[in-house]
Amino acid sequence: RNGIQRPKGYTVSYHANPEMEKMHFGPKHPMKPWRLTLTNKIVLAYGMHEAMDLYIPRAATSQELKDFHREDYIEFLQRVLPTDNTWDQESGQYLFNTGDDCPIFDGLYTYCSLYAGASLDAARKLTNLQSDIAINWSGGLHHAKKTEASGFCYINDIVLAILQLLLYHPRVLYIDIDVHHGDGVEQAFWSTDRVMTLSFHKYNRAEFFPGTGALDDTGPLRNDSPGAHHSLNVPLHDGIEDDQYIKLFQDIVRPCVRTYQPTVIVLQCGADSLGGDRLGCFNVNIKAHGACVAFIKKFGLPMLVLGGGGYTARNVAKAWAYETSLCIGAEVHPNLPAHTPYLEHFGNEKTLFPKLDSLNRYENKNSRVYLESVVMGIMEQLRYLQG
Ligand code: ZLS
Ligand code: CA
Ligand code: ZN
Repeated sequence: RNGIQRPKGYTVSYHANPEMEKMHFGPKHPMKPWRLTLTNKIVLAYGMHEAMDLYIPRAATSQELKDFHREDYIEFLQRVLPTDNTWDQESGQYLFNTGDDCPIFDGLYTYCSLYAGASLDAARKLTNLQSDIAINWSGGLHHAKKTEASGFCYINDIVLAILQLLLYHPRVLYIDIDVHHGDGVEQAFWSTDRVMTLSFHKYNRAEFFPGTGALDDTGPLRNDSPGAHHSLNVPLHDGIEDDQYIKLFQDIVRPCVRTYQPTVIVLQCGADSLGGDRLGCFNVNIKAHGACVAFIKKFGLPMLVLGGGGYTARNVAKAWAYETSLCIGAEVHPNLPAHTPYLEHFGNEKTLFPKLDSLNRYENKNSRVYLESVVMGIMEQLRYLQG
């Protein structure tokens, strides 16, 4: 109907379980699973489903979650109720770092096992060669740790998916364009040289969550550990602009791929790096965010595409729908189809590419010289890998 055709020569799979979209973190919480409904509505309205294999993945089993997470933490998530008192007298803290950022809401365990199940399903479609690009917009929850929740993340679906990929792939490159540092994924693979992690993020140790991810931040590692120089960080200041972001992304990713020679790429597409995000502080537009996805795709490697943050729901949905179109290589009309459900939620902006209005702009604190020094810093670390 919209003239959207299957891509020639490769297969794209789309993994989405509508059950998790109904979940609520609580009235004031910025994380809204409902943004996934909005995303899927746009994807379907354009007819993009014609071009992909669609899967409604099953929930991950507790056994699968324990491939990364500690048993007592999973059992806690399984049995805890919103009415339970989770304050621990002994430590003076909430159990497993639950609390305001990571509340215990109704259906929490279902929510966790569904988004993790979708990432595992997507990873398996890549490893059994049924798919070349696998998409799970409900995943990408990069802060979760082995034994605790963190920053709206409970289960680290990315770590689980990468563990799955490592059964078949010698080297996995993980790239994270969420405005926050991908600390959980970085930490999980600190000690191995089979995963390279690369996160672009706003960095301010004292003021911006999670406070890690400086250029020279490589964890508690000794220089002779196999994982040394395999966690790369691109710390940025407020207000980075489209051209700068795209150039920086390409200037860093290109040498990473050339040096590391990954056999698969995992891309976390957190949409809180967009301008106008409720929590973010960059001036990146949807086209520039998408340019990162398009650039990765050009390497022609198998690719796992995940969501992540993103707190202005209408922009999240537009960005991820646009990025879906890039994955299938379809040209979509910039105006949202007139029959898109919930069109009223998009305000006056019935276009995929709303202009970032001047009220929402952050002053750009990233000088050309600063960004050049970041690229140099990354190149220096890559030199250690060429030996
Ligand atoms: O990367 O900054 C923090 C930690 C605090 C401040 C907030 N309070 C509640 C806890 C202590 C230092 N947390 C961040 C987490 C950001 C996670 C990003 C996830 C991801 O995008 C991947 C999905 C944070 N920023 C903003 C909030 N928390 C926040 C804002 C508003 C609220 C409402 C609900 C809860 C309490 C009031 C909350 C958190
Ligand atoms: Ca990031
Ligand atoms: Zn984020």
